[in-house]
Amino acid sequence: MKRALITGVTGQDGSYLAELLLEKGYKVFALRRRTSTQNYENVENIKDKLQWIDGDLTDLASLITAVQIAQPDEVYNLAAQSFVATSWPQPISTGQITALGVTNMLEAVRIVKPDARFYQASSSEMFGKVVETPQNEKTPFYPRSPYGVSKVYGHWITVNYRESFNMFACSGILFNHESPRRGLEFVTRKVTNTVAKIKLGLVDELRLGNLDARRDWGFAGDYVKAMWLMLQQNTPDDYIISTGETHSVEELVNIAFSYVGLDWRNYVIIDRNLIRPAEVDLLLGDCTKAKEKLAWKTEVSFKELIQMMVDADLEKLKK
Ligand code: NAP
Ligand code: G4F
Repeated sequence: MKRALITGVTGQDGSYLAELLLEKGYKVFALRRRTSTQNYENVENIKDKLQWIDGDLTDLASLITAVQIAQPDEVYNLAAQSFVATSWPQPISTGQITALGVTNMLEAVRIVKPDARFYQASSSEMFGKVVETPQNEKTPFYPRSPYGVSKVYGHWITVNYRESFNMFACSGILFNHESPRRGLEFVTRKVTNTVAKIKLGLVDELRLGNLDARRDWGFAGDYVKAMWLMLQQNTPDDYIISTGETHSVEELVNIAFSYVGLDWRNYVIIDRNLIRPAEVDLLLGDCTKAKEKLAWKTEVSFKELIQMMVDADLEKLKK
């Protein structure tokens, strides 16, 4: 039985990845941090099948203990302060978790179980003010937020541990991926949840920021398969994971409202407070390498994804 340690299990990706690894017969160890109220919403169905270990990405001692307990074959480092907008008002904690937290996790692996395979959750946000389109593994980074800067650090420290200590360390540069388990603050889920509320007569407006921003949005359930595939290869490497399509926030809004038979123009209000200090205008990934080397592909289209999220939000709210 293979053993995996996942950080960030209570988040969107961690929950899908844990399900995937349990299906594959892994013993799954899940790092959780102490919070005043525990939120297991994303992992309710598998909570009792996971081996929980208390720890925090900013506390190296707890990570060393976690690796000692789990003795993992594979480590998936998904934990992060992952909301870009919060990284401006909280740049230091974002750096401590999302940047230095990666070194803490790599150090714990290097000290306790250096032969474990390591996955780092890197991000298309590293491309920021993009210098070429589409973006591939060789595109230079130009981050636009404290979060993006932190992810660039996490990416390069992962590459550095691979090159310095010969560790099997991979960095997945994932473009935006969404699902019904997405946090309510991210734009897709904010839109689908509010559309469902409007449809049910619970609220009558949706306040948004920049409708022109474009993202390459895929389904999280497809993306965690790529994480696993990266760690099954003969050599460690870095991969872009994306759909190869880009859509604007306005298109997203239009699809969600149209799906429930409403015209978005009657409900959307532009709120200047939601415009970011520096924006990432356009993301579009070229995942040719992942398609060819990992035989990975997306299975859910953008429209299907948004409709799936609206359906899930309607169902949740009706309950
Ligand atoms: P998410 O839903 O925000 O989940 C983040 C997870 O990290 C949660 O389980 C959270 O625990 C945990 N966490 C935060 N701070 C921690 C700390 N100090 N110690 C231990 N755990 C901590 O994020 P996601 O969307 O699943 O994304 C997973 C990873 O991929 C993140 O690193 C994100 O930056 C990266 N990424 C995401 C996307 C995307 O589009 N989703 C794209 C590229 C990269 P709590 O439940 O206690 O808060
Ligand atoms: O959904 P978002 O908050 O995601 P963002 O900033 O692209 O970051 C996500 O994807 C990254 C990968 O590229 C991850 F690394 C990161 O962890 C996270 O998962 O915003 C998407 C776009 C932005 O351009 C934002 O300005 O939507 C625009 N937007 C417009 N109105 C809004 C809103 N975003 C949010 N969250 N809320 C709004 O009201």
